[in-house]
Amino acid sequence: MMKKLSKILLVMALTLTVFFAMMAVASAATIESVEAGVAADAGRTISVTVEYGSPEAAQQSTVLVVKSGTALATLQDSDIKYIDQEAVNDTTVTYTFKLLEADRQGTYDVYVGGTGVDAPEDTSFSFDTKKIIGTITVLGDATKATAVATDASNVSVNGTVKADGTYAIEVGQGTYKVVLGKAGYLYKTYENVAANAAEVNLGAITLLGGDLSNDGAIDFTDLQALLNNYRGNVAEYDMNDDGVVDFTELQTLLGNYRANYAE
Ligand SMILES: [Ca+2]
Ligand SMILES: [Ca+2]
Repeated sequence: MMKKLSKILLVMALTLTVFFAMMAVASAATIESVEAGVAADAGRTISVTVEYGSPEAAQQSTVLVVKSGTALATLQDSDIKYIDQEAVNDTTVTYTFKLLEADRQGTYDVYVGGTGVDAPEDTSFSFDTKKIIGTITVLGDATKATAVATDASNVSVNGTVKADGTYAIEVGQGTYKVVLGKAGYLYKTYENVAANAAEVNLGAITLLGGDLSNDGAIDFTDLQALLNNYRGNVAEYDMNDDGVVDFTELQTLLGNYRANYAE
């Protein structure tokens, strides 16, 4: 709680610095240019590069990132997607950061100002979202299934699965491991999925029910777990989501015993 409060106070202080700086003009460092771009990794790393005409170490440069169209005059704490400050001791100052997963879409405005910095400048950047899509078939509620894309640096993006089993994962351009799953089912993995088009379709897949232990195999451990909970109400084992672990699950598990997905 204290930690969160102090973070909020810090953000407020930095925000005030921005506005103060935008009004104050002393012996100033001039901003020659501001450029912002989004990298193609799953984390969608953002770089803001500011070129200064007359850098001075005593001067502080502040960068503020908000969703495009946000009015600065009525700025709220929650509007601030990123804020940071650096000493202007070189002609080039680069800020590198990532936005929260949920914010990695659309267009953002970038404002750069600072203490002793002449006229503030702004620019913007946009996420070029790609979609990994496909269809999952399961016995029960498909919306309980998961579709997750993970990049080489282990950053994961959760997709959404609709009631009809269609799923979509919005990612940046890059290469991903895609894992489809649902509690009680053997997860399906697609390695090296290249998201390099607006939509990449992985096609339809029927998930194999029976991996209750979620260890990538449908075997005796799972059978034992099912029998131990027969006629019980263990949500993770209830493949058809009807509130009971019974013959449907047993039949499915035995039908898929030692099964794997065809490559
Ligand atoms: Ca298992
Ligand atoms: Ca059931």
